[in-house]
Amino acid sequence: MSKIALITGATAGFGDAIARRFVAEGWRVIVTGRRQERLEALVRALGGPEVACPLCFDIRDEAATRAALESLPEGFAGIDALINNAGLARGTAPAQDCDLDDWKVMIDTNITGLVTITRILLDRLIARRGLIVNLASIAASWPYPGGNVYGGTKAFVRQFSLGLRADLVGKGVRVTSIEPGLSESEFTLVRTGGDQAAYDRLYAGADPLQPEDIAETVFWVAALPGHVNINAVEIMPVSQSWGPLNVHRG
Ligand code: 8X3
Repeated sequence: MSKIALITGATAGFGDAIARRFVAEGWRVIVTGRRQERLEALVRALGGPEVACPLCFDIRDEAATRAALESLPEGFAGIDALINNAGLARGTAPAQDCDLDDWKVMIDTNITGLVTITRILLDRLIARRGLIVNLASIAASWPYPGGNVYGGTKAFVRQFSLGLRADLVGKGVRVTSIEPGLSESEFTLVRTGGDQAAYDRLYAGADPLQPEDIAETVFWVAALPGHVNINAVEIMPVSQSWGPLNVHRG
């Protein structure tokens, strides 16, 4: 029987590409997100209900997450890989100009939602000697202006991943933090509140990472032999690098 991956936030960007890559490699997938029509279209594109199962819920809602997972058909109940991709950024303003509600949405999604589904599925993953891949960001390690709470949530995701490794030693469960840099996806439209001009400016001439690059990396991690754990992968486009540290002179 083929292995099963549950991919959160699969209605666009990285999640969509990861689902397509895993199915192309013979896995079956559970694809989750908030947009039912997109999930259904994705399931059709992936080859139908034999290979893909849609689960529509808001990852910030624990009761909805539990109910959705309990509703999984028997054929999709044994999960070998949890790909925690759902996450978002809201805004690029300095902290002192940010909307507190935007911060809470990022914390609720990137941290609370991620740990909730991980905790709910942990026993099943241990039983299958499975894999957890968490989508963090280069912002976990490299602070930049306007990154504030977004970077903080991704630092949590990276450190939570490493902590899981520490706790799960001896259980045969692999855990990886994937930390992408500049990537072209709907993520940026969400971050800028739908500002297409800002989206175009960000990517102009930059040759950013594409969702398929991240899918390739996630699948590489999954396909390695069971005794090999990739702890973390930081990945940038060649065009992206570090700037000098900032010194303000009064
Ligand atoms: C977002 C990537 O480069 O904007 O996770 O921090 S970057």
